[in-house]
Amino acid sequence: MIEIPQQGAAFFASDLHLSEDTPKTLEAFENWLASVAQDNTLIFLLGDLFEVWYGDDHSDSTSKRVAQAVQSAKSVGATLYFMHGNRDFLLGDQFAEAAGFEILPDPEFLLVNHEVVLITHGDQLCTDDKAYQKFRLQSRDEKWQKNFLALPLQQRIEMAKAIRSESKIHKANSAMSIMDANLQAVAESFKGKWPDGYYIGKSDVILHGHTHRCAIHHTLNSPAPTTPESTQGQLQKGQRIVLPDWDFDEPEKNRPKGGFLKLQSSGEFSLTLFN
Ligand SMILES: [Mn+2]
Repeated sequence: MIEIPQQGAAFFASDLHLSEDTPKTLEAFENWLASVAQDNTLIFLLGDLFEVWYGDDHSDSTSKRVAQAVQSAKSVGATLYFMHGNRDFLLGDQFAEAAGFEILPDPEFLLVNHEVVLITHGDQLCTDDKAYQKFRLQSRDEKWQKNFLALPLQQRIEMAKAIRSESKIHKANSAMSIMDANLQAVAESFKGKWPDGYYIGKSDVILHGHTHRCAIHHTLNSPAPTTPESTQGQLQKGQRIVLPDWDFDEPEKNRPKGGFLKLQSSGEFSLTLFN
C-alpha cells in the first residue's frame, strides 16, 4: 500500500496515447510533468501512456522524449509510477529502468487519510466487452508475451497493427455501453472481489482511466456529466474517479483535451481539465 508523503501530493494521469503522430500531446505531457514534479510528489501514469508498445527493443523519438521527461521529473525529487494500459501492456523493465519509473501491478492500493484508494487502468472493469477480456487474458499471459517478444520486430509491428485495426472494427460495431465500466464489476471491486475472481481486499474509492469518460461518480449509479469540469473536493467512500484522456493533436471540436487529478495526504483532491 502506497502512502502520500504528509508534505507532498500525488498526481495521476492516464490515456495520453502518445505516438509519433501526437507531437502536441507529447509537448503538453512534458510541460505538465515538469510543472508538477518536485520533492515529495508521487506521479502515477495509469496506463495507455503510449498508443502502442512493440517491446523495449524498439524506440522512437516519442519514447526517448518520454524517458527524458521522466528522468527530469525524477531528478528534482519526484517518484514516478507506471501502470500498464491495454495499449502499452508490453512495456517492460528495461524501459522502466531507463526512464526511471516503477511498474505497478494492476490494481494497486493507496492509503489516503484512512481511505483505501484502488487505482487501476480500468480495462478490467469493462466486463461487458467479452471479446476484449478474452484477448486480455491471453495477452497478459507470461508465456504469450515471451513468445510475442521473441518475434522479429517487424513482425511484431505488423501484428500489432492488425490487432489495432481489428479492435477498431470491434469498437465501431459494439454498443457504447459495453465499452464502459460495468457497474456490477465496480460494486464487487469495492467489496474486494476483482473481475478476475481473486479477492483483493475492500476499497473506499476507485480511481481509473481507460474509458475516456472523465467523471467523479459520488455513488455507484451517479451519472457522468456530459461535459466534465475542473473540480475540487474531499475523498469520500463510494466515489469512483475517472481520469480524462488527452488529445492536443486532433481533438474533437478543436479543443485540446486532457487533465489530471491531484490528491493530497489529507484526502483533498482537485481535478484539473485543460479544455
Ligand atoms: Mn486504455
